[in-house]
Amino acid sequence: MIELKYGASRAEPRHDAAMQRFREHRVGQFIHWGLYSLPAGRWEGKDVEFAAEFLPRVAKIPQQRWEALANDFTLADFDPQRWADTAVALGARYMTITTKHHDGFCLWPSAHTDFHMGNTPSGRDVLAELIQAYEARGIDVNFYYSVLDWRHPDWRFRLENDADNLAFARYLDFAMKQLEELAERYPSVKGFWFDGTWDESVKANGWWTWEVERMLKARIPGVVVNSRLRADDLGARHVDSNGLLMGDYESGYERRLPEPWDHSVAARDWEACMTIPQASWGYHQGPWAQSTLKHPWDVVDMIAHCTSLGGNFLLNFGPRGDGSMAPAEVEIATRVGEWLAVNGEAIYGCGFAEGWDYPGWGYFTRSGSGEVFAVVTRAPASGRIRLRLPAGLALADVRLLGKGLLGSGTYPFKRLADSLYEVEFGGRQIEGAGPLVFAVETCALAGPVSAKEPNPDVLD
Ligand code: LM5
Repeated sequence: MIELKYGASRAEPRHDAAMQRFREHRVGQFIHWGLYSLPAGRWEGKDVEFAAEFLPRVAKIPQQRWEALANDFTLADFDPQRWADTAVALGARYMTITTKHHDGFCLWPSAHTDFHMGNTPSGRDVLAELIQAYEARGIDVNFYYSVLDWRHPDWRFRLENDADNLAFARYLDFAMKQLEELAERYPSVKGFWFDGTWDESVKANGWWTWEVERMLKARIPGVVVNSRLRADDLGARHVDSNGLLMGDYESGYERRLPEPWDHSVAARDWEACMTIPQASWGYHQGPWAQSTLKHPWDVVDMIAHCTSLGGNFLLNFGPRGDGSMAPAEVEIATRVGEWLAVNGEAIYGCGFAEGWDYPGWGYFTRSGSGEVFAVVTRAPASGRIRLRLPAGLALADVRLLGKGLLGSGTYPFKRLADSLYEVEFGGRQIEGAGPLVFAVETCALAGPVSAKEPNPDVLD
């Protein structure tokens, strides 16, 4: 054990009510909205084939011209209710919004800079409006905050001399003040999602990341903070030099998911975030992004994948510069949400199903009360799947959630060997219904007969 002042604050996951609530959400809505939403990946008539929020860097846009976009951020079509409607349609239980991205533009009227939404034509307090709209629908709101800041004169990527050290100390003070301000102005915020913490300058100031976590937790009881904020005394990120997770959940899965058979992931709380287009977080209008939008069933697959390993899935939306949601994203949210409305029993409040190996045709999840679900995201053309149960168990019942080709309710299965069964689901699923989900009920293989009679369709 290395002695650390700024390492992990605990060895085990949090078990308080606020953390339990976050853990059970499973599906969240990420929102990237800022000045980059206006050009939306196009500058001077040319599509820039890179993440839209990186446009000022990639297209080397002069600072003044970027800042002038604030005059066009009129919010002509911004209605927080419609954003919240989209979250409800998706079945999201929480939302995480960019309060400040790498370009330094702030969505709230910060006293510590002039570069904020309060100085745009509408002057609206969009964070307050969004919190009100989302919380009225029972959806928690979290704040994304980029520590990296391309605009602030005191930001440094590296600290090479005393002048850098002094400047960066001023920067950290500025960022701390902004975070204090966010906590004070919006005390119902449920969590913070930090980004842009990978540079040497931040890694050399692990104490500050520890101090931010402490400050937020002192001001907002129960607040949940991601691991990406944190660096320890030695500059180790996410996980400290003793191998313990810093912050409350692991947030390193960006546009990628853990391997579905890597059960070690389930030992920690974690969240993966994902774009709808292949690789842009801010709205990108060009075909480079719009021709790569994910299929709703691909999103469902990822949600089940994350749930099966005890993680949350944060699906990103890039509203447009006028404040409207992109229709294609609303459509995807709606399709995914329709599936969740039928099959959410296998997702919300569910997690890793100990003893159930990754089956290849999809995922197993388990509810808080111990019910096991088989989410069939890659249904075999044979119309059959094999269920390998944990040793010592027999199959008692297989019940389809919603409606499949063979109707709803109990499905036929046959025993192939001890704890190995085959379930007949009738071939490709009903058009438009998406992945099938079975609630799988088991009983002890030998010994006393279980409370439930074995399924009469067992053909052994
Ligand atoms: C690196 C290269 C191209 C795009 C993104 C990245 C690394 N990711 C980020 O800088 C930010 N994290 C995402 C959650 C999103 O905010 C992205 O801009």
